[in-house]
Amino acid sequence: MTLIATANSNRQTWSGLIEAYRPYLPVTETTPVITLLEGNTPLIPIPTIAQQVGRQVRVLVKYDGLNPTGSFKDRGMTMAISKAKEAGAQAVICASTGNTSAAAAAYARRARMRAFVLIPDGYVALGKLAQALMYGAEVLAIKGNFDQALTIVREMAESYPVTLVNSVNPYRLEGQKTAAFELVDVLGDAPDWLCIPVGNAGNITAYWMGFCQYHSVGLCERLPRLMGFQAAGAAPLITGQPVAHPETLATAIRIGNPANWQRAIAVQSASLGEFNAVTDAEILAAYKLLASEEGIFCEPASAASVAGMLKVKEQIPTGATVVCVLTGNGLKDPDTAIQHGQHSFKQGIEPEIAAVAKAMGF
Ligand code: AN7
Repeated sequence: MTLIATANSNRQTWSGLIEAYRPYLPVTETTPVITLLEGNTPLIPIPTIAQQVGRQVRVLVKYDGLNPTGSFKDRGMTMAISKAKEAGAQAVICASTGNTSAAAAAYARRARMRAFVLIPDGYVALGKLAQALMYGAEVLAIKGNFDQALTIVREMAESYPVTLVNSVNPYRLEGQKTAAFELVDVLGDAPDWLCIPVGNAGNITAYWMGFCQYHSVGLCERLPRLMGFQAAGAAPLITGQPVAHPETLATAIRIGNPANWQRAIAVQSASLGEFNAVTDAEILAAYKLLASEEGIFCEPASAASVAGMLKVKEQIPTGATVVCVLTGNGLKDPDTAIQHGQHSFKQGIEPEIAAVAKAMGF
């Protein structure tokens, strides 16, 4: 009993990323902190996948799918909603491929604000829609894609009393940059490479902000190369043109005209990084590999980081440390999982030992 009490009292408590990184964030003592204790997510080695790279390359995943609403969006939303609350906002609005809407809804409702979310009808993964509805968002499904929804909410925030919480809201990126801080805090320095899925390019911009800020105060020596990956059917940063009709099964990154396009290009050149496209088949292969070989279930868009890393693995320097960002939890998108994970799913078995043993191959 005594031992347990001691262990518990010694345990470090995590108070959310605003408290953890307060000196690096634009908050004051009077900012109301709206938090669900997001951040502090695990950095997990993926040794089996690293073997495919070889050459003593160390590969880890930053599993941001373990945030309170299951994606990295919580990092940005704790900041955006806290600042909106501080400014007296009573309602927020966003366009979303799903995860932003879930996070906006949860944090807005916790702050006693209304949350309006515009989603592309029929293209939001089931878990994300379930979340937005349960958290009490006012969900508006439009007969159009994400890019059209974003255009609408940007204009609405200018003429109606609603605060925009897409990643064009600067506080979103301020919150999201803390993921870079966490990487350095754990690794002791920045990784050599950061591989990351790219949709609106908010997250890649935020990581770069975080690394540069830590670098400027001497907390890391290295700055990583930022390697961004888009789905081949929604790859405007690779083709150099907006995509009018983006298509990919990774619906989170089904985005044809990234809101942070110019920033993304600036990050690419400053970090000596690259943008590359990965096909849906490559995304699915990485998605399955992570789950079946490493025990890590992420959503399809997140697997684009690992798919991309494997695609350009020949470029990784020997002995390098590579971090792949897993932006969202696999439970967000049960339909894709069930559709593509059926290879060993035997149904209709009689409830008898003999039948089960036979089905098991004994
Ligand atoms: C799992 O929720 O844009 O490049 O509306 O959900 O910062 O846009 C989601 C994006 C990667 C891309 N991985 O990040 C939205 C939305 C997952 C995502 C991205 C998203 P950005």
